[in-house]
Amino acid sequence: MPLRRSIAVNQLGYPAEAAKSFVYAGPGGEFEIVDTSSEEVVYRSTTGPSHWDEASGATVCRGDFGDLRTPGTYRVSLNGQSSAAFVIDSNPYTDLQQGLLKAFYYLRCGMELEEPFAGPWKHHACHTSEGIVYDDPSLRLDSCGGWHDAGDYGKYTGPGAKAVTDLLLAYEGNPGAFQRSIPLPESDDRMPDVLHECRYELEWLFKMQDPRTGGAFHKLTTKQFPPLDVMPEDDRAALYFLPVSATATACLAGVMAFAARVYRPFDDAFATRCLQAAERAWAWLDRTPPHPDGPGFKNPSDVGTGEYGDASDLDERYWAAAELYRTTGDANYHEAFRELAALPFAKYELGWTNMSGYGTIAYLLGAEASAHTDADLRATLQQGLLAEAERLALRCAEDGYLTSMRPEDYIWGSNMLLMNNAMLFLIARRLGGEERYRELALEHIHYLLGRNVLDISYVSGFGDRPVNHLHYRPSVADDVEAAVPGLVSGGPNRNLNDDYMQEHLQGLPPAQCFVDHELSYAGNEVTIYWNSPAVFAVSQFVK
Ligand code: G3I
Ligand code: 9MR
Ligand code: ZN
Repeated sequence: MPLRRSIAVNQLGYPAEAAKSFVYAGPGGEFEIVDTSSEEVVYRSTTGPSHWDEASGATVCRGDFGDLRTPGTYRVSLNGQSSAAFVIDSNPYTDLQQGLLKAFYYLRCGMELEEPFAGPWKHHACHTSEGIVYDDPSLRLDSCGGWHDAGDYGKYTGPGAKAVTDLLLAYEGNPGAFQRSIPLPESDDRMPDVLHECRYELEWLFKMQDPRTGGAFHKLTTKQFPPLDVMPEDDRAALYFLPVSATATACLAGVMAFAARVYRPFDDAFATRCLQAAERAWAWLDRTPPHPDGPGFKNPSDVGTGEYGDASDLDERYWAAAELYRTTGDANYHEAFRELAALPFAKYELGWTNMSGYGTIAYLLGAEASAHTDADLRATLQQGLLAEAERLALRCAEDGYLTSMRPEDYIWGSNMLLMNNAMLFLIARRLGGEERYRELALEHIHYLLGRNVLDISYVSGFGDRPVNHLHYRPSVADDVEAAVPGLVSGGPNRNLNDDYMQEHLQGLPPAQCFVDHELSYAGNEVTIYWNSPAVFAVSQFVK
């Protein structure tokens, strides 16, 4: 990998019509933009004022070159230094979007990844055995399919629901961006690949619904994480369906109700199955009291895989009610949603711990088509969403790298926060917010693709200095030098939650708490729900 440079750019490039800038960690001055094919200087200007940026721990300034719109490949030159080469293009992110989506194919469990689709990252079918129901080991159920969660091979209901939902929202928000085929084994000319890919996970999510009760098993994993150098097909420890949780059940209801709507025009029978699963999950919730303050799911003492504990299930229920209402128009779901909406929890979050934002989005987008929404509630939620976007926008104006990330936001999976915020800007724009929110979302994409203090692209295989030593078991175990491409790394984590970070990153500013090393699971792992908001954000900029 080339050495880190002080001039940070989006290493892929910039849309021709958009604002464009680089960030320089240093005192600034006159800069030039050089056309790399002719070595001619095509643009000259001066950077703006320098200021101290707390999150990145650097004095930074910005160089704007938005007026340069001629398609081509360029680099910035400043104080005798050069940036990575990047393009200016009318549609620069088509490959990136395809790659981020293809990552989900690579994360598939339970089928062989064949060479024509997987190339050098092919591998045999994995985790095909039945799972043991943890609280009734005499019961064994089909557990096959879905996506691995992350660098580990566990499969977790709530995180799976977030990932599918982001992808479905991405498709719904800009279907035109999903017309190109990846291709996938299921590709046809009837249904876009993004829906084939989501269906792979949804078919598995059906299996997470406890046939006895309609509740959703929290997760399906081995008791402990396998060693780091194990290919998925060699991970043969017994698989367990861990007990049902309310958060998982509500997530299953929410994502299935959403899917029923999206798939209806393509596959009526599948859409009906989705809706039935959602309604059955809701019936379980209806007869189970909510837990606003815990305990939520806890790993049994002999289980050490991801816990995804979540004290409150109110936000997941709120989301489920909104989706069921939007899909069915049934007044009972509306009433349930209104009751939950009156409770004092955040309503605009998009993480696996708080899924409320999806409920708000479903209600507001659904209101466009429904005559029966509560006008006051709708107005309150819309204003709240726009106020949230405005709060994030104010932070962007203060951040040296133009993102909404505060120093305290650089925690485990910080790139999810980054992309979630981009997503929130784009949804706010769609729901009546200002056009500049779209521009601010794009600044977040620039950060992800290299315009950050580490001059690193957090998407494997994309950009001049991409992450390549992910905490991702297949890429540690296979003998392919290049990591599986299109995976979003967790990103800087000021809490240094793993030994490798503890040893190597002490005392660094938040946005520098990252190392591209396979042992750093608290910084450089990957997950489906870090990729999915990136698919959302990027796809809204693809023509
Ligand atoms: O919610 C608090 C917030 O209030 C506080 O300000 C902040 C400051 O530290 O922390 C927040 O909690 C964080 C929590 O995630 C919720 O986002 C914790 O610090 C952080 O340590 C915790 O990390 C989670 C990690 O598991 C450990 O539990 C990650 O979000 C989550 O993505 C990760 O998930 C793992 C799975 O368990 C197993 N599979 C891989 C996956 C990715 O690493
Ligand atoms: O590899 C595991 C990773 O997928 C998880 O996200 C992470 C946090 O739960 O844990 C990793 O496993 C590590 C374990 O927690 C501690 N010992 C080292 C393991 C990594 O090899
Ligand atoms: Zn598997």
